[in-house]
Amino acid sequence: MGEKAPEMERARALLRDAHSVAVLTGAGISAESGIPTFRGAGGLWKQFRAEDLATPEAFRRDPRLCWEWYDWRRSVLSQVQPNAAHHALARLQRTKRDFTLITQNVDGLHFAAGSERVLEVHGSIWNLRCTGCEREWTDRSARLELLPQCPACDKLARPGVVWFGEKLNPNTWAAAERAASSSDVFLVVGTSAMVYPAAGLAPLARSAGAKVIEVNIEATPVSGLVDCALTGRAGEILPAIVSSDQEYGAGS
Ligand code: BJW
Ligand code: ZN
Repeated sequence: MGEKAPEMERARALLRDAHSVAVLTGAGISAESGIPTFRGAGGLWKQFRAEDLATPEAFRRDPRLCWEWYDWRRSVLSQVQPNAAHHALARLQRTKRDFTLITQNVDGLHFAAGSERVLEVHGSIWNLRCTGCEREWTDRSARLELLPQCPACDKLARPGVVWFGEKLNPNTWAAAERAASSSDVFLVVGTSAMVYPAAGLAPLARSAGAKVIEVNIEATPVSGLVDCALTGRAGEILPAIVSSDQEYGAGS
């Protein structure tokens, strides 16, 4: 641990003593599962930028290209496993009665690690939504028959994710804001903190009095406001700062 030890110890103590914990995760937490991030070195998704494909305009312009990208990502995701960081957060949830996990990720890996009630603020890649009747359903198959249609009205289906320029689900977002502003400790992991409104959650938590801990391999726009910045891989740092010795059982 070297020079990082005091910061790690501080983060560990903050988490241990917190009554209410909220966590925000981004693509960096899934990087060690083998999933490329959106931005930064190696952050290319099959030569495309999220900004060019993750928009309603891109889908309208070329639904097949857009679906091929999402279908390719589904096939990659169907072969990966949650990593030590996802598992550490699932363990942390079991030590706190007041715990909220907010993720920008659409990959479903927090659920795969055993986390419960995850707020997927950008939706899920495993969901499809009808462009006609708005019906939404889950399909976990690794590859879809393109282009997918709505079983109810035969109209074109789209990925059940939130694209640039689209509103987040208001209930999910309200729950995320509530959790951030009522937390004692807000932990932000593996996000470049560049995409709003999710990027505003750490400042919101901070201004409401939370201690903010950041885990990232590099500095981000929120690094300046955090109480504890831990530089390194989520899969190494999270297991080290989450103690598993106080999980509460069914009877406690
Ligand atoms: C590691 C690591 C390891 C690597 N360990 N760390 C205010 C100002 C300016 C613009 C806006 C604003 N408010 C809203 C906007 C517009 C826009 C926006 O934010 N644009 C910015 C780019 C400037 N926001 C929106 O459009 C949002 N909607 C909205 O605001 O609606 C309002 C509205 C009101 C009324 C009517 C209509 C609308 C929607 C945003 C949706 C984002 N969607 C995507 C795609 C999801 C589907 C899909 O996956 O295809 O979400 S884009 C993409 O970015 C994805 C991610 O969730 C999101 C965030 O990325 P993330 O997770 O931070 O990943 P990276 O790659 O950026 O960073 C990875 C990090 O990990 C790095 O820091 C690494 O260092 C680190 N890392 N390995 C730890 N091992
Ligand atoms: Zn329909």
